[in-house]
Amino acid sequence: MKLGIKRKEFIPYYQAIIDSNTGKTVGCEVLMRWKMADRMVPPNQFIPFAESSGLILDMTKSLIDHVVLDIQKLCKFEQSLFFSINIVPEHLESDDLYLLLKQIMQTNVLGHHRLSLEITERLPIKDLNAARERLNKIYSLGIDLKIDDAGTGYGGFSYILNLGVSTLKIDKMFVDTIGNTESFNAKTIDAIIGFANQSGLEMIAEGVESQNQVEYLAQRGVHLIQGYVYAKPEPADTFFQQLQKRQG
Ligand code: G
Ligand code: G
Ligand code: MN
Repeated sequence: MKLGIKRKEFIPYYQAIIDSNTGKTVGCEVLMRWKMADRMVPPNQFIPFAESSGLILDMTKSLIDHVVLDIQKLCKFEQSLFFSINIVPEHLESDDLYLLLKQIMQTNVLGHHRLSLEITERLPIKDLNAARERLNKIYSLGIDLKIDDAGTGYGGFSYILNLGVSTLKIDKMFVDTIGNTESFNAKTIDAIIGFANQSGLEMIAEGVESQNQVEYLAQRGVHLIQGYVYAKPEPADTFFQQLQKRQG
């Protein structure tokens, strides 16, 4: 895997996030792929090891560099988009990520687009106070934080509020149960949406696959949709081409 990092084999795919009110793309999630000679390795085959070994730190850095170049080269889009990068708690244990982001913001290479971060609830944050201090520095750059896999992990309501996140990403696990009234998760999704609304958090629903789900979510005020119903994760050239077309 170290060799793969050196050879720059970890590349970004992009999945559009679309406002169901307007059909317009508001941003995207950046999803890492390992490009080997003959195939694309999906993240579930390397992210767990990357995270547990600490290699994820270097991988995220080169991913961000790659995204910045893609935006400069390929993104001719007039509206401002956010590019959401996945981070892990370890990214908040040193100043490296902050310094990288600061440099990017200072050189103004993104034009009117912006970076955003998402942190998973799957992994615990050891020192919440220290993490919050780092985050405040990152927020001061104009970069916000979204909570990923919301409802599945270590989170909890006070945890989410303490981190100062802007957005809850509602996990596919809950979206999947829409329409199934027997399911426990069907009640959970309504509770998550209620909490987010009460707390003034934005929401993005993940893994949305049907128009039914889009409508259920819209009725509850969730308009930002990430899922196959609109778009799959795509390589840079396809993603940036599709952007123009989706605007119609
Ligand atoms: O497309 P999907 O198979 O892309 O992603 C599977 C999982 O891998 C998701 O849980 C996603 O959060 C994670 N993942 C994808 N890209 C990255 C990344 O750049 N960093 C981290 N830490 N996780 C990622
Ligand atoms: O970071 P996170 O765990 O949220 O990563 C999102 C994951 O969900 C990625 O693996 C992505 O490829 C996947 N995904 C996104 N939209 C859909 C969808 O509509 N259906 C399914 N099955 N997977 C999706
Ligand atoms: Mn994510």
